[in-house]
Amino acid sequence: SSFPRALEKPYYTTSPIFYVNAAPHVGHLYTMVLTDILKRWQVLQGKQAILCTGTDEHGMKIQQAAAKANIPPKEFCDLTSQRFLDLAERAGLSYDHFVRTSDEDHKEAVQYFWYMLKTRGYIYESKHQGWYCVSDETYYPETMIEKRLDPQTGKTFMASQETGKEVEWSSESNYHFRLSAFKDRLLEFYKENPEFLVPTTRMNDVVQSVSAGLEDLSISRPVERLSWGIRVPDDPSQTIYVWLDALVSYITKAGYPWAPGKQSAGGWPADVHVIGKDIVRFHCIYWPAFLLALDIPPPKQILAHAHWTLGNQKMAKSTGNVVNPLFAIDRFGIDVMRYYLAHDGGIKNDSDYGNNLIVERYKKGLQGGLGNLVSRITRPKIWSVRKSVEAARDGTLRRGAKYTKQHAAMLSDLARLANGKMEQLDPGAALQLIMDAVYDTNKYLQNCAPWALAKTQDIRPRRSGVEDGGETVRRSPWLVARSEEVKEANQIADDIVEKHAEPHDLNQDRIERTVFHCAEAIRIVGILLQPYMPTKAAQLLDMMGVDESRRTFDYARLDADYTYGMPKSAPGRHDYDSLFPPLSVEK
Ligand code: ME8
Repeated sequence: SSFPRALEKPYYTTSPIFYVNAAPHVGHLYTMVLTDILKRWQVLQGKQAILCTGTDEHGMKIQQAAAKANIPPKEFCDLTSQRFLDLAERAGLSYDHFVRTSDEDHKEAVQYFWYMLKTRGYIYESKHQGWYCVSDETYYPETMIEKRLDPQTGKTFMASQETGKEVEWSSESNYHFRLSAFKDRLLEFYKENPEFLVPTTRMNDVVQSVSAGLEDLSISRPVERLSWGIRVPDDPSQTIYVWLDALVSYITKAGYPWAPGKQSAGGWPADVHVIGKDIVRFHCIYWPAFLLALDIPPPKQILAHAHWTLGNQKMAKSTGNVVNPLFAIDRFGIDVMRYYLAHDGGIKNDSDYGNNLIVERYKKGLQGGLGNLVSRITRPKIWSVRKSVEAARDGTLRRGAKYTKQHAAMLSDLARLANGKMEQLDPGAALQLIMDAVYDTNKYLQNCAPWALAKTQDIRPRRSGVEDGGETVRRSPWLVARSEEVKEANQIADDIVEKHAEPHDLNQDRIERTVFHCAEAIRIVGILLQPYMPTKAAQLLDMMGVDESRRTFDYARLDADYTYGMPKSAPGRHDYDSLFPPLSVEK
C-alpha cells in the first residue's frame, strides 16, 4: 500500500506483568522468550514493533509477602522488580517498555480508567460476600471451591478446586463492575473473532463460562484490608482490585488516556498478549469487558501457552518447585536456552523441564545439525563458498539435478511456511520447520558428497569415438557405491557432450552447485533463526559474510543474495568452536 510506514500502527505485543512476591523462574523466562520471538519476527519483516513487559506490584499477595519479609511494600517491590528487569536484560528481551504498576503514569491511567467506567455507569457500590483466594487474587463462586486436607498439619481448609489454593471468607462493602451486562456482547465478540484466543481449543471453556452467566465483579477492597494498591478516585477508603490495575498496564505504556485519534500510535489495540493458561479468564472475559465498556477495541489476540513442569508438577514460586533462570542461562548460554524453550515449550500441552533435554537438543540441533553443516561447507580448502555464489550469480550453475531440485523447492518454501506457523502464533512449530531444513540440508550434502567428487577428476564414462585417447576414467569407490549418482552424472555428461563442443569440468560444476545450495540453506536458516537466537544467528551470518543490510525476511529465499561468502575476517577454527562449543556441563 502507499500508506507511509511511519503512520502504520506498530505491531504491539506484551508479556504478562510478573508478580513480585518471589524471584523469577524458568516459566517466566519462557513467556518472555515467546513474546520476544513474536516481536522480533515482525522486525525481521521490516515492521515497526513494540514489546511491553513489567511487574505487577499491588494486591494482597504482595502486601502479605512484604509484611512477611518485614520490608516496606515499595522497597520490597523495588527489589524483586529489579530481578525481573535483570532477567529481561539477560534474556535478550527486546522490550520497549518495562511497566511497573507502582509507576506514577500507570497510577494515573488506572484512576482515569476507573473514572470513565464510573462515569458511564458501570460501577456501583454494594456489600460483597464470597471466598477470596489471595494466592490467585480472585473470588471463587461457591461451586468452584472444596474442602481440602493439609497432610502436614492434618487440618482441613477451603480451597479453589482449580488451583488447590486456600480461600478465605470475606464480607465487606466494595465497588462492583457490571460484568453481568456484558454476556451478550462478549459472546458476540467471541463469535466474530474465533481466533481471539489461541490455541482456539481453550476458547470452549471461556464461551461456556460466559454462556453460563456472569456475576458482577468486585473491583475494590476496603483500605483496612488492602492498603497496598491504587486508591479509588473520590473514595480513599477503597483500594482498586489488583487485576483491574494490572490489566490496564497494557494500555498505560501505549499512551492511555489517549488524545482523540492517537491510540494507534502507541500500538493499541495490541496484536498479541502472551500469557500462561492460568490467567485466561482475566484476559478473555474481564479485560475485553472493561474495554468494551469504554468503547476501546479489545486486543486482537491472546496466546495462552501451557506450563513448564518439574518432575511433572507445575513450576510455581508458591511451591518452590522452580528452576532459577539465571543459573540456567549461566550454564547453557541465553541463545541455547531460548532455543530449548522455544523448541520444547508447550503451547497446548505442558512440558517437563530437564537439563539432560537441553544437552540433547543442543547436541542434535545446534552442534550436530547446524554447527556441523556450517563447518562442512565453510571449512574445506577444496572449494569456496564465494566462488560458488559467484557462479550462481553468473548463471553458470546447472540446475534441476535430482537432489538439488527437491532441496531448492524446500528452500523456496521455508520462509513462507515458517511465517504461516508464526501467524498461527506457534513459534515452536516454525522453529521445527527451520531445523528440519538444517537436517535435510545435511542429508542433501551427504548424498551429493562433494568431497568425493573433488577427488575424482572426471567421471564421464568412456564413449566410443569421443575419448579414444587412452585416458583412464578414475572412479572412486564412493562413486561406484552410489550408482544413482553416477547415472545422474552420466546424464549430465551426455547433455554436455551433445550441446557443447568443449568438454566441461563436470565435477567442478557439481561441487559448486552443492556448495551453493548448502550455503543458501545456511544463509536462509541463519536469517530465520535471528528472532530465536539473536546472538548466535548474527555470529553465523557474520561467518558466512552475509551483509548486515541483507538479513531481513525478504532475503530468506533462494537466490535472493549473491553478495555473501566473503566474511570480513576469514573464520578460524575458534569461530566454529565458539559458535556451538562443547557445553561446560559436558567438560
Ligand atoms: O499471573 N510455565 O503473574 P505471575 C510457564 N501478575 N509459564 C509460567 C509458569 C510455568 N510454570 N509459571 C508462570 C501473574 N508462568 C499476573 C499477570 S498480567 C496483566 C498479570 C508465566 O508472575 C505465565 O505466562 O504469577 C504466567 O501467566 C506468567 O508467568 C505470570 O505469572
